Amino acid sequence: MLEQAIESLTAIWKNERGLIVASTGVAASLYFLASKIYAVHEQSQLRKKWNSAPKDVVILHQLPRGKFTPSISPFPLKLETYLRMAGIRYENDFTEPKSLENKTPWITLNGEDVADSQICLELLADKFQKDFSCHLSPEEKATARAFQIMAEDHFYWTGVLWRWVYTKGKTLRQIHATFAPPLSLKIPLVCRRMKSQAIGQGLGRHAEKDVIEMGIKDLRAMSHYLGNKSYFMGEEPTELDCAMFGMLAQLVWNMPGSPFERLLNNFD
Ligand SMILES: N[C@@H](CCC(=O)N[C@@H](CS)C(=O)NCC(=O)O)C(=O)O
Repeated sequence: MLEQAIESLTAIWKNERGLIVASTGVAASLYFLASKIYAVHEQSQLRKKWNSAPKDVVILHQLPRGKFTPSISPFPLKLETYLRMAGIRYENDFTEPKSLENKTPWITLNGEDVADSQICLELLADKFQKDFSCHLSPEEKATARAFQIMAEDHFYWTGVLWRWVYTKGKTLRQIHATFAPPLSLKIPLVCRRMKSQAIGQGLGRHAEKDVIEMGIKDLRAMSHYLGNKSYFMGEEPTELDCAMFGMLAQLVWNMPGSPFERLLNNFD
């Protein structure tokens, strides 16, 4: 008798639990579906807005503003500097900072999307006839390219490692204009992603002191080449200065307490 009662009670309990699990599952699926539909709707509204921008007005998609610089990332700052230098009309979009390639910045121009600061810059220079390097000799252009690559594809990673790996994103609180959730909650995730990218790139495999030393050597090379000139390639600014400004602004304003910042005050 007792056994039977326990069995039927267990069955009821099992059913109830099954019901609870099933209804929670349905609710979660509905929530997921609704948020997907909302995201698709939002996306299509944004797309309409970008596509209806006036002709030849660039939509610059980038991260929200920094506290001390317009961007805490060198690449959007480079591109925005170029747009201003060239006097090209543009509007910022801070809602969708990342391109399909999952990197910032990217642009929309007359309904076309283009990613990568350098590809955007070269396209704009061509379209709007704003090539600030056209007076350079082929040898000077080669030098400018070498410095750009050193800054963006070598020095940049030493900064990434310092900001995201050695100091675990702690400086974000100081340099971001609006540091709050969900951004603040994502920091550990970004740290992991940046670490794995730096390992893939190669610099992330070295000891911290060697990486810092490599970064310092890059900075010394930049400093010696700049010398007493007003700009990297002479007395007139070129596209290289946009890239260098984007990068060097990070260590002047956005890397408080870094060995690179310290070096700025003690350059030989
Ligand atoms: N070569 C690209 C580099 C862009 C890039 O690395 N952007 C970084 C910003 S610091 C980014 O979006 N990182 C986020 C990530 O990789 O998740 C360009 O010039 O635009």
